[in-house]
Amino acid sequence: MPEGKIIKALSGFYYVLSDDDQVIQCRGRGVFRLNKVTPLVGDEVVFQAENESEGYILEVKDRKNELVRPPISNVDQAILVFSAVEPDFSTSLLDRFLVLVEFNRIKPIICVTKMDLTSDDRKKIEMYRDQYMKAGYEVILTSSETEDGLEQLLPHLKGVISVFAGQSGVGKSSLLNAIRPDLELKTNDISSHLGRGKHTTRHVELIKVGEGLVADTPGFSSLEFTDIEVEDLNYCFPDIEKLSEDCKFRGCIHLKEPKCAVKEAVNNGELPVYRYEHYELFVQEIKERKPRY
Ligand SMILES: Nc1nc2c(ncn2[C@@H]2O[C@H](COP(=O)(O)OP(=O)(O)O)[C@@H](O)[C@H]2O)c(=O)[nH]1
Ligand SMILES: [Mg+2]
Ligand SMILES: [Zn+2]
Repeated sequence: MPEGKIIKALSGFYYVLSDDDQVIQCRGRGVFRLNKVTPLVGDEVVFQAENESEGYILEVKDRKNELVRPPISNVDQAILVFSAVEPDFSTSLLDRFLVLVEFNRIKPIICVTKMDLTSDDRKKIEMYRDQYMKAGYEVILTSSETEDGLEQLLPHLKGVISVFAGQSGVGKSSLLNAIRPDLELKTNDISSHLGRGKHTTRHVELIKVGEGLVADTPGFSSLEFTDIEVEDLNYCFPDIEKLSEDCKFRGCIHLKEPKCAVKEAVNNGELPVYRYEHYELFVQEIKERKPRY
């Protein structure tokens, strides 16, 4: 039986990109009945088809992960888009995105846009780049205006499903347009946010960008830590997790414990103060979170 990936779901049809690069319109009838799963964009499926408009999904393979908003599965990678200026680069927002992405076992790539608009502040951005790279992250400085950095980003898209995430106005659409001009995505699109009424059906679609697939709607629309526990934060900060191997106490959460390697690293300048402050802030936020019923 042929296999493929759902790249769009609309009006009861699933559009499956087959392994031999054709798009087949499928129904999901059999799947609903057999294993009670609702197919999602991103799902790896086994299907059967008479022709390219009459297929049936027979099986949905196990998912690696599943995002709720946008509804998409098997996301490999999140391109975290942050502008250097307009709006200014924010480490607290970046750390928040990083935690959400790490928690979902998705690989983050930090992409700083609008580098063409920097002057003296370029040094500061380069310092952040070096610090995040030291923490273990991939950081790419780009400009959609001059197309700088795009050639560094492209190889990362190859063969994987990516979502672009980041505040509105940072340049996500511009970046995608710069890579694939025929997309003609609307930029500076403030109205799209307001126009997103309750009754508008929003569907996600995976589009080919470079040699990979990218979700056409930004990922991680909610930045709340609803399911994350304090203990999870350690692995959501890989730099802190690495340091914590040398904490005296197992299960140290790096707040009041003595002989804490993380606090020592802050004191001797090895771990940026802001990383630790954001960690502390997120612990606080999780502790104060209202229980959900
Ligand atoms: N100078 C400059 N402006 C940019 C760049 N990227 C985006 N912009 C501008 O920033 C605004 C918001 O960009 P947009 O792509 O719509 O951001 P989105 O909301 O994240 O999709 C638009 O006016 C763009 O022209 C860039 O690299 N350089
Ligand atoms: Mg946009
Ligand atoms: Zn510790």
